[in-house]
Amino acid sequence: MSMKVPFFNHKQSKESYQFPEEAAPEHIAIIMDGNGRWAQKRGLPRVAGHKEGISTVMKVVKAAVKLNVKALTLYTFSTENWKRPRPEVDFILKLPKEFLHLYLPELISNNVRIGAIGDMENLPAHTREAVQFAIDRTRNNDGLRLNFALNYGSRHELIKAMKEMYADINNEKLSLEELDEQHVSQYLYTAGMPEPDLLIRTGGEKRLSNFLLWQLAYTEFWFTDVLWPDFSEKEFLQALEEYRQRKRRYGGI
Ligand code: V0D
Repeated sequence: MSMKVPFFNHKQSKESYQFPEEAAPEHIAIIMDGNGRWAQKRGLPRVAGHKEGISTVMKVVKAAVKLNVKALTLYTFSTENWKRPRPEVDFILKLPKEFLHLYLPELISNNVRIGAIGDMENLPAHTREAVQFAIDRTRNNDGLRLNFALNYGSRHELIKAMKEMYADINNEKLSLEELDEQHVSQYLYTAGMPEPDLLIRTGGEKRLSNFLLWQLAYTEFWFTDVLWPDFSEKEFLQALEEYRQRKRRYGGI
């Protein structure tokens, strides 16, 4: 968080001192839930909701670019999603290609940089290749950082980190004595990224569902019953406004 005014200005009286306007959240994470239910409510197959959900992703990306958000991390496919019926899984795994076919040029013209977190190796080659192409193509962009969590599960990420830390301790790249929070963070998929300031979950559930357990330790949570395909800039702005008010409340103590 950057202060726009000096922290202590002795020329200013205590009474007239104003806190600097709180910055918008720099990093927002979103659990985009409610796609299947959105479709079922309309008598459509669940996959129609997932497909509808990709246009909402683009709407939110454009809103985030406009509002100068620095990073957006979207939970698109969890390690638990493999338990769904095979045809649904196959359909979902084609969505990155479909999304990028529709929107990659627009993302590029908006200076968006695409990234991915999760166990990419166990995704089908066509999914991995589509995402890798987009990562490579946007590597030099320095606008919004758009991270897709693909085949992501937080406990899996933590076990992977523990194994790597154990190996590095064994070959003396890391000492047990110096191991601290910063070190642990460096072994996660999100290494080098700031932690999310705000988590949004659509679709009515109020759970983390194995998303970013370590990284969300200090994050503000905002939930809505709105299903992801119905989520719009209106709700996005509502979440940001509530975030701003919460920050102002405890910033004022
Ligand atoms: C389904 C609603 C975009 C939530 C949105 C493979 C679930 C639509 C992507 C995407 C999914 C991923 C990587 C990338 C570009 C786009 C996506 C999946 C599901 C899981 F580089 N939407 N989307 N990926 N859904």
